Amino acid sequence: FERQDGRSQKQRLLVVANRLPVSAVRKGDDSWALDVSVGGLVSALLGVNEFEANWIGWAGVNVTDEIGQRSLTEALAEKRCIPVFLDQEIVHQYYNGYCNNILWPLFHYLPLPQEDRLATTRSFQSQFAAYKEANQLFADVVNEHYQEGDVVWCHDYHLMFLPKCLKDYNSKMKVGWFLHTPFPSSEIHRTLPSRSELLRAVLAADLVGFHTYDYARHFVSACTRILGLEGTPEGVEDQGKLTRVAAFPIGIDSDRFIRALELPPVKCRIKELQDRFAGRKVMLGVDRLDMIKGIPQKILAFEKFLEENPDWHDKVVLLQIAVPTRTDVPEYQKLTCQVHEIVGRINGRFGTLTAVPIHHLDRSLDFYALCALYAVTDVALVTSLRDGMNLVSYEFVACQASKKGVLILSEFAGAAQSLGAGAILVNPWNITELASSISYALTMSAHEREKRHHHNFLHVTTHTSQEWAETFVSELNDTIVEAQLRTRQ
Ligand code: ADQ
Repeated sequence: FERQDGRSQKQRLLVVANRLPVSAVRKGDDSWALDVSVGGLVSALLGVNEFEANWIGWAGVNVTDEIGQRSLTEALAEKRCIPVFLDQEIVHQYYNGYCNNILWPLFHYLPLPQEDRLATTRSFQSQFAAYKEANQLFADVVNEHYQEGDVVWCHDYHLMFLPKCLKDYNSKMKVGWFLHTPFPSSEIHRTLPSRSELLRAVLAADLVGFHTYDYARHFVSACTRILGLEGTPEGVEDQGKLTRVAAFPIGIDSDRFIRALELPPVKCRIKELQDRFAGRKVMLGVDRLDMIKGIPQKILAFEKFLEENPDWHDKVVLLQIAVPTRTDVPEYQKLTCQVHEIVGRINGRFGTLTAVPIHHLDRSLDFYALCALYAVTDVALVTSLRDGMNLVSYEFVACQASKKGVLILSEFAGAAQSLGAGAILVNPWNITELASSISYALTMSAHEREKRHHHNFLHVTTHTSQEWAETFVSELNDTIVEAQLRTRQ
């Protein structure tokens, strides 16, 4: 992009996601403490130098007064963040309701229990209305800050209505939408009362992206079967307008993890962990405490492994780090109790006065602690029942250059398609198979571990988050150019 004075100028990227990468806590009438959270998406875009990224999203706080809104907007501007203000009722209906109670479970093939489903159906209309209203509020803010030539990149299931709202404002806006969860089989999607409206809203985008080819295929099938549109190798066509649909598998900023292992505080933690678990193999699970992550299945398989292999009782430990999420939702509270109960039972059965087989932590770890844990692990367990990609499996591989540990990976995680040749793939619903995989992983020869690790390490260090973001945005730019050429022909 050339400016009039001849100097090159970076293309502006408006990244629109439900949550900003910053959490805000109010300290006074007009003062705010901002805490930057580096999640997958933030680190993906941190390393991208080709664009000037600006964020638009909800700051996670309810601010109703004008002074507060103005001062928060100013504070966030320093971090290139623009807030969308949502009131409590909208958040309740849109975020807790439609996003987390309906779309999240459905996209992961998890039906809600029947009694909840009935209650949900009654409030479905109002939640969907709030969803559309919230998406419109996001669109208003995007429209206010949009400049000609910007690329608008919408993220995730929270904002499926956004592409339509944006195109209604300005049909020339370059709009891409990317889904971080799986897109389910069209047979699942068709159970959603608002199925057609949502598909049509997404199709307003110029480019629609998914982690895997399968999810993209499910989306195209849903459009052909539910809307009766034509699916082509490029995407979905409606009355001459093509929406490009493709797979863009996300990666991580692998260098950030590899560099961290050389830092003194991380080395120090690695040494502490090695001393603490000397003489025992370390198995690791790192998940948000969510139904989709298959945490009970993982722990039950570990119990079965201990039952069948008494020789291993004091020679292996499972460290399960589970960050609580959506703690106000009853389903998540039930899951926490269930996990605690199983862990307690197993530690009671197989623990001794000096050691327990499972260390379960209900919290998040800081980046250095996480890197150290990944580095000392012999076997990582990712047992998601469904998962868009799963970045934990990538992070583990990036930190294993010296140890060359084994990754046990659910075949239902998107990552199975990229790390499948190096990992041991499992069906997490089959506890017996999972228990034998643990046994196999713990006794695998050094040669086989090395071969498997090499395959995965190569993938993780070459398919990075930066590459993912750059590919998506350049594909979006190309899509627009091609569409312009087509209309001129
Ligand atoms: P998530 O469901 O959050 O992401 P995942 O891809 O594994 O799942 O990313 C989780 C991130 O949180 C990782 O970076 C991990 O390090 C961190 N994390 C998890 N537990 C932690 C803990 N206890 N302490 C500290 N950090 C922890 C969604 C989709 C995924 C998809 C990503 C990105 O559900 O399928 O891979 O978005 O698209």
